[in-house]
Amino acid sequence: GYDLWLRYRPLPAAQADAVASKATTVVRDEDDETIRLAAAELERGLSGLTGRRIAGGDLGEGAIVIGTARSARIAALRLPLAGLGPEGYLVRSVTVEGRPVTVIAADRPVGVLYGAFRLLRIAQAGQSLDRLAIVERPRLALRVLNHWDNPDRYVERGYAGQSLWDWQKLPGFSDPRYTDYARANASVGINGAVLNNVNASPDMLTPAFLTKVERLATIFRPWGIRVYLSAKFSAPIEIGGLKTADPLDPAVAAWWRAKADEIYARIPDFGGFLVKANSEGQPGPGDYGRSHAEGANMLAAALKPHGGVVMWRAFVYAHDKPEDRAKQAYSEFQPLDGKFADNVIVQVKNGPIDFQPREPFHPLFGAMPRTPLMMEVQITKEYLGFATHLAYLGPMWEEVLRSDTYRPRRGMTVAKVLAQSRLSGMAGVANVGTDRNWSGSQFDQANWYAFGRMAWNPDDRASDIARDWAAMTWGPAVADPVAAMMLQSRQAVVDYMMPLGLHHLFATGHHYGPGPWVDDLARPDWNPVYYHKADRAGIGFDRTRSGSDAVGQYAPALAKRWGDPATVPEDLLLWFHHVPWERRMASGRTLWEELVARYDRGVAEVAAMQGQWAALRGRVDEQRHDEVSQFLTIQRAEAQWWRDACIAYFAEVSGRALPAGVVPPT
Ligand code: GCW
Repeated sequence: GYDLWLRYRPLPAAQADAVASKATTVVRDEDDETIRLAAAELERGLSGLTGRRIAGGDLGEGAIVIGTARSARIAALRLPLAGLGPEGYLVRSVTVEGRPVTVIAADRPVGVLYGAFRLLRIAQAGQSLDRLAIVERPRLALRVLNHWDNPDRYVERGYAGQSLWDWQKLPGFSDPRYTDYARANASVGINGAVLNNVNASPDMLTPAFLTKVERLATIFRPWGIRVYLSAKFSAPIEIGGLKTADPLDPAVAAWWRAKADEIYARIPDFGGFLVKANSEGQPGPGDYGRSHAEGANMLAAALKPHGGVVMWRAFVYAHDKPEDRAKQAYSEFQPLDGKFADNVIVQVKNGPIDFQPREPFHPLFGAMPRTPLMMEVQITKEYLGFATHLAYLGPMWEEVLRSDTYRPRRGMTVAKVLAQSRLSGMAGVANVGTDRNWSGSQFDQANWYAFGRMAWNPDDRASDIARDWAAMTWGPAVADPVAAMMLQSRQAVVDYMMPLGLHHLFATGHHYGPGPWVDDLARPDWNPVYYHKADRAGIGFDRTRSGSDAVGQYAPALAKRWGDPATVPEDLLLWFHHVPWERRMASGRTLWEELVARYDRGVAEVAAMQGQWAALRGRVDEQRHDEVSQFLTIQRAEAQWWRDACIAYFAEVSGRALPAGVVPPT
């Protein structure tokens, strides 16, 4: 599993021959480091796929010619390179000096690298390299992994081993894995990495750590990746010796300016800061009676002369506020629209609670037209069964990205809100660590991959991405059945964990396994009973006008549709409504029967995946096949555990009889 989707194992003979005829040699005339990497990748990939030695050479029939307009050969083709932007590329079948060749060209070297990976993707899928006419540029500018990695290498919500960053051995030792990490990211267009946890240690900003960060930045740079750091808002006190971190105090602003200068002296292309402020106990401008905008703008001013950005998180909620947690981020941020400096981008989670298996899109999307917003998704599966459960997240992100915000008008999807922003981006909480397979499971690699693809093009289809990943990772011959399994997997998790709009039924703290009965935590908003509100009469969170009116934070057309139990999609029913157990559902069943049926369906879906996977035995290598089979066995048992626990609990609360087959937990 270490090779990820860049395995480059030999294709079947006919496909290998076809690829080889279009890839006789790799021609480059620029001596740029990134273009050298692109050439080396093509040689490595095409040699592996064809089983022949494909190397650098002279122009001949079937050559792959790569470069920017600084190459005389590329310039002579008069391609529209300037329109590709700093990261775009084109891949075209053309005739050069009378010979049919393929050209990979871009305005900047990193575009050439992205184009090389694109050509390889086509070859890996066993598709033809004939008559190529691809023009691509990323739709979002910041495509960033957020590592929740601590200086002691513990990864918060990480299920794939320790942090990749071996701080103790840095900067002296450059683990080759750093290069492999950067290469994998580049292959899917990821161009930034926030190296440390948003629950940030101030130590990361000390000179001792900055020399280490500088080393990583140097390794990542030729792959088009910038480093960013999570900044602890109170760092001026903790490592700066100041008495306050008040953003309006001139000494505080001066401290951050000096810190930014120090960082940029080492890392001229440093990306900027990510900040979690006044959330879950983190310090922030609110500690001094200042707004999020005042805090963000002070940091933005320090970064501005160097071209850096502040990614300021909107994930805020406080237990001492009576307001529904789902409403708090909107309440606090929406009034600040237009008040942020122009190098601030507000980072909003995909949904209003917290990376649940299914949430409606966050109401801030579309509601802050004068503020750039980026979307944060969680690649690591804190709430979807860690690394053991197979859940392909592409469909979840697609569902959010395609949601219509109706702001300012119909058709304005979340994807469009993101892409039309003057600073645009998507962040993914990384799922990688020191495990040999990087992600803790073979299939979780697909979520890393899909994140990159969707950040590049938020309109890309989850099904196409799954197919590409499956072809590259397991081989083109099994791509369809593997992708079919993946595509049903996230709905399966929703069904066996929390169907019909239920959310946050998780066991306390670790969030692995069911805990719908938990009602005794000190923070009421961490108790599952806060979210499902099940009682003898019914179940669900009334977020209509008669309840918290969270639905009122959406555009009127949506508020109307979602605010009525007759028109809200059943998948969101219990998110927005408290509904009687006897309510008739579309299926004709009562709500109670439907709930049980969904839990049953979830378990059955996992059993079906086991069957689909068993049918692939012998068609993929045994080692990875076995690992996936064992994980599916765990998932099957735990789907049953979720079903039994939740149904037994809800049966008791509602006073209903247990359906057949439920083993109540002891
Ligand atoms: O989902 C929650 C996690 C916390 C995390 C927080 C956040 C980094 O349980 O571990 O803290 O979200 O996104 O800030």
